[in-house]
Amino acid sequence: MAYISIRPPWMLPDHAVTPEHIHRRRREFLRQLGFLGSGLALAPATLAQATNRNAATNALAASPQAAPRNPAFSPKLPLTPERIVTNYNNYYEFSTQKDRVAQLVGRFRTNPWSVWIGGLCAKPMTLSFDDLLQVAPLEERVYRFRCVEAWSMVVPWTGFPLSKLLAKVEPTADAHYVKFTTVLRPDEMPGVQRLSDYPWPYTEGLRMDEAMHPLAIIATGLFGKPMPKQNGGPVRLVVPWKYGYKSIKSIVKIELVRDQPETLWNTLAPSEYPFESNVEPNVPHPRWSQATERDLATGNRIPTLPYNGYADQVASLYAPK
Ligand SMILES: Nc1nc2c(c(=O)[nH]1)N[C@H]1C(S)=C(S)[C@@H](COP(=O)(O)O)O[C@H]1N2
Ligand SMILES: [Mo]
Repeated sequence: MAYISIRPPWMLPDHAVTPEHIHRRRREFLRQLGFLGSGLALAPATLAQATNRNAATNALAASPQAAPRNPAFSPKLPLTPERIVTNYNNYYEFSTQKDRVAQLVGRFRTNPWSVWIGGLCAKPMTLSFDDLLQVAPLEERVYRFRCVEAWSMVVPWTGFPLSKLLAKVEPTADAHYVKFTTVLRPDEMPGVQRLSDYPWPYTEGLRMDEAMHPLAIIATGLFGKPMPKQNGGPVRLVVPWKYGYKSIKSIVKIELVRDQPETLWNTLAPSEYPFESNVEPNVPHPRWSQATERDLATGNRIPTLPYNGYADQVASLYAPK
């Protein structure tokens, strides 16, 4: 007989916590309206993807990114094993199952790549991936990373401050927010087709002062190598004091805007995924506590820190004026 583990109440089924239930709710709604068929038609395509494993974890064929570690931004914490970081992923364009994402990225092309940066600025530009690597010296930073689903890890990213990139385009005085957009290629992203009622492409945003904070980075590498596709290769955002969904993957567009931009998660469920999304242990998610988190390296439950441990650096951004 199969062993059935009874999970303690704090142990959330990570993959189901968030969007599954929203997805289900939306599907039920659409089905009632007669918009959805049986859903069985999706199965063959999904199986075909599953066999496409060889190329799956291939990273971008670019120069290795072994950059010097910046100790000022790298607390001395044990790293989460690379095997876990690269095989336990939230990337809904591919799958809602964390352990499936790395197996489904094989068809996703990340070379060539370019990023458009424009909107309210004096010098809009399109940068190739190689141009991006020249924006500022690459450095390694060891950051805590905390998902809204209450799990966390410690990760060595390679990248450079987002502020350096924004400075290049010379934002105008009315640029109050930055909007980020992920590439949308349904043919290469099986999850997009499955979640066809989501407001794709994936979008996120920051206030201008948050975007200019030195902790916010554009990341092009992980564990000294090019960013794996499942982790958001070739280029993603990392904002370590906010919940993980703010750290948008595979960016193709960065737009300076006047008003707070719409984002995918905030559009789907505003009460569960506020725009600001700072890590705040005292503010529970509507469906679970945020006081503790499951450390992916050990499986242990550990306390969640205000601003994910970065309060000294970022709390002033949120002080009453
Ligand atoms: N485009 C895109 N970016 C995304 C996501 C996604 O589904 N699509 N998931 C977010 C969430 S919820 C988390 S926790 C992190 C996960 O990053 P990782 O897989 O590198 O750990 O990516 C974020 N960025
Ligand atoms: Mo997340």
